[in-house]
Amino acid sequence: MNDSTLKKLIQGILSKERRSIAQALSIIENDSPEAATLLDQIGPLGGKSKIFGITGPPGAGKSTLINSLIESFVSDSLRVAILAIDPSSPFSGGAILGDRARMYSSGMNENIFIRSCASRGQLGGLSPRTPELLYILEAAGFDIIIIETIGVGQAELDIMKCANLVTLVLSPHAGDSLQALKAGIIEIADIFALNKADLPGIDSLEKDLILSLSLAPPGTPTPKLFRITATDHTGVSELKTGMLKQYEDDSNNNLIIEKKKKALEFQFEFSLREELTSNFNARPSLKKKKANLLQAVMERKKSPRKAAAELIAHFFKDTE
Ligand SMILES: Nc1nc2c(ncn2[C@@H]2O[C@H](COP(=O)(O)OP(=O)(O)O)[C@@H](O)[C@H]2O)c(=O)[nH]1
Ligand SMILES: [Mg+2]
Repeated sequence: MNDSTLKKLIQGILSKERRSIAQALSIIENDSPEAATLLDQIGPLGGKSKIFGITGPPGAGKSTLINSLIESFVSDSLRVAILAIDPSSPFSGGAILGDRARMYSSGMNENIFIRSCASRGQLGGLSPRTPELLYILEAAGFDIIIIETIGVGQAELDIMKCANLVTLVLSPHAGDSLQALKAGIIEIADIFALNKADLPGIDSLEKDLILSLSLAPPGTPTPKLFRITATDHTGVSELKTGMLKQYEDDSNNNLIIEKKKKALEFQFEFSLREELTSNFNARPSLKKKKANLLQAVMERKKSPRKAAAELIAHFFKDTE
């Protein structure tokens, strides 16, 4: 891609053209050569979107809720982007809500943009591309960006570090208990959405949750709880108001600015590790050295720590 094509693409993103936004996201996902320049040039345009993370166990009703939230946000004349980080999500999978979501995303409504992607990179950790997709969506000036992830793996939890406000969706369906949740997920939630309030188990779910929240260290802010039935929109409008109110309060306390800075710090540290690893793996001379050191470790001639330190020292000497 030459300079003028890239310039046009950026212009397209600025003009909120769906096709340009989609193309930019693909450039990132495919890690095309122009990705770094693109990110660099659009950076100053971003930083203004409200980024809402929605997480929770599979089947809790996240996609159903998001669908309901989309309608509500759009009727407030807000532009909304959804990054569904779960390829099995109905948004992409063509299940229950797929048709409706596709209708929105295919241009029936210019204010809705839906993209789904995988959360995991080759090594199973967070895909380095995911935060960068968010970076593009911010530059495209969406008022609201919703990230949907299942709250079961570390990679899925990590991406929530890029959100400004996290809503944890729980529901009382069989086999689901608070104990089964990924450690740390309760702690990152700002708001709890207790979904499927039409089902009998909702009272005991709420009781369990209140009990486990009461075990938090003193001084921890008490997150708000909302009972909702996402399938018929009951309580969703109150939840939405609660999310916006919390965002506003956090903005007034400078918390949002801090969170946005933290998110960028996280992305920077993350990219740094990625950059180091790929740089490292791209050097044949290091491969041989690594194999030799591994051999020494296996024969217990060197400790794993010493071997790692030697290899890293070698890497940096090589780099100078
Ligand atoms: N009874 C009931 N079922 C719901 C509710 N919300 C979602 N569901 C159902 O729960 C299932 C999983 O919903 P989905 O949104 O795909 O969950 P996700 O995996 O968290 O995204 C679907 O069959 C939904 O129709 C609700 O409020 N009440
Ligand atoms: Mg889903």
